[in-house]
Amino acid sequence: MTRFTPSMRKGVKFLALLTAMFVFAACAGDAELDTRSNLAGPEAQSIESFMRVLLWITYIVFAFVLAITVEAWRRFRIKGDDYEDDEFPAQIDHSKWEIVWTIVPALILVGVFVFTLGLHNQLNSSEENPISLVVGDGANVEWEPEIVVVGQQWWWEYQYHFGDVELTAQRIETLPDADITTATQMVIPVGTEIELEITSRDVIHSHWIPSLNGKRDAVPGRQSAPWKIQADEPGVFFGQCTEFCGLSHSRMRMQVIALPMAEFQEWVTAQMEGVELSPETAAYVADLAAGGTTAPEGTEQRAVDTFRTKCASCHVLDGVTNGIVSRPEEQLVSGAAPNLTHFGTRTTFAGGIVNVWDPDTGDFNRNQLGQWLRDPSSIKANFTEPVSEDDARLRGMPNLGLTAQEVDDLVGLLEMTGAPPTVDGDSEFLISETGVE
Ligand code: HEC
Ligand SMILES: [Cu+2]
Repeated sequence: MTRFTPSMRKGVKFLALLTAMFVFAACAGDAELDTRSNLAGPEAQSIESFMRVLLWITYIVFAFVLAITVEAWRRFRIKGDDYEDDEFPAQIDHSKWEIVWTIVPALILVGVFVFTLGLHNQLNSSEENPISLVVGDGANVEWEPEIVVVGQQWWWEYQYHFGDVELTAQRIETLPDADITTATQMVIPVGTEIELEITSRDVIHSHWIPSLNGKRDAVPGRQSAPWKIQADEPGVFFGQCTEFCGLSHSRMRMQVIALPMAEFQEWVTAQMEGVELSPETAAYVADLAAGGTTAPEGTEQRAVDTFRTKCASCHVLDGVTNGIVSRPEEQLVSGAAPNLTHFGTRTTFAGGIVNVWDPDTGDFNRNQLGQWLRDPSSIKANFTEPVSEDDARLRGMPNLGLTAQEVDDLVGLLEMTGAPPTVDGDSEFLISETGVE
């Protein structure tokens, strides 16, 4: 009888643990990015139904092949080891069987192919389904729900265009300014098919919200064929960039927030306005925008002044950066930085890895925002060295060497940019469901 040595026993234990690890890793039912549960829309559900049929086909083929292997072994095995080579005659006279085992797998593959084509067609088609929205000064528009999705190192931008703009054929560089621009957070109305126009400003990324649909690459200079998502219930659905795109690829997350139609309308209304400043500061901004040189008075105006001189070259903040044309393309490889006008209405920043609102207290997360402004690379790796000798542009948010006072002022200014969206009048759910570790 064989006896196990201690090292063999260790080896067996290790293998058992490794197997258990893989088995249980596949079982995390509440994982944010689980592709087979948490399905929240028709597209993700069709992919799942297709997967189920495909898996059953593979189970049956696997069981069948295993069965005939075992049967062949049972029937033709030779006991002992005294055998002659001629006991293994060449198998050349089974052409009927050969035809069968060529045609049957081919038929299975053709079947899978036809179903795959059908599913692809379904996922890539879109329906006209305009919804009525009030935008701007009470103007009513019929909005064909379409959102431009722009990947860049290392965050996602979402643009909403309510005017009569042909999005599909246009490159991102040629699109007019959007009516609403957000970062990291896409807000959609519940039960409505939303068409996504996915593209990139720098390298290839891939947009993926597993609860709502499969992946779609974001390729610079191109817009995807319509790709769509639909959420059947209000909620938060997480996603992650799934095409390796450089240093902070793993920190390029995003979320979709699905709101009931009335709350979506409220969100739209709020997003169309600039930041609300005190009347004195608003007058101060108007003066600066007209070329005035008044000195700032008080904290709020000092913050506005700092933002206009140190941040406005990359970031837009409507109501504060008035009269300044941001030129991020001169400093950033991607040519864009997040629009900060409604920073406070989001639940996460820096590619979904930091909370804007403290999930325990519900307070504005001054600490980590301050840290981000003092030293962004302590929160998220970025690449601040120039691209090459003759290209000085950067990737990510640079360290601007701000003073403690400037950081404090700017945090205060960003805190004025809004409150998080609510579901059924409650924002607690949203600010605790951010997926930030
Ligand atoms: C050289 C361009 C540049 C300048 C100047 C700059 N930023 Fe940024 N900022 C970025 C980029 C790029 C990001 C996105 C980084 C990421 O998530 O990887 C960013 C991200 C941010 C974010 C997080 C936004 C979000 O939704 O994820 C805040 C807040 C921010 N910057 C504030 C500021 C402030 C305040 C200043 C001025 C003191 C400033 N930035 C100056 C490029 C810049
Ligand atoms: Cu990416």
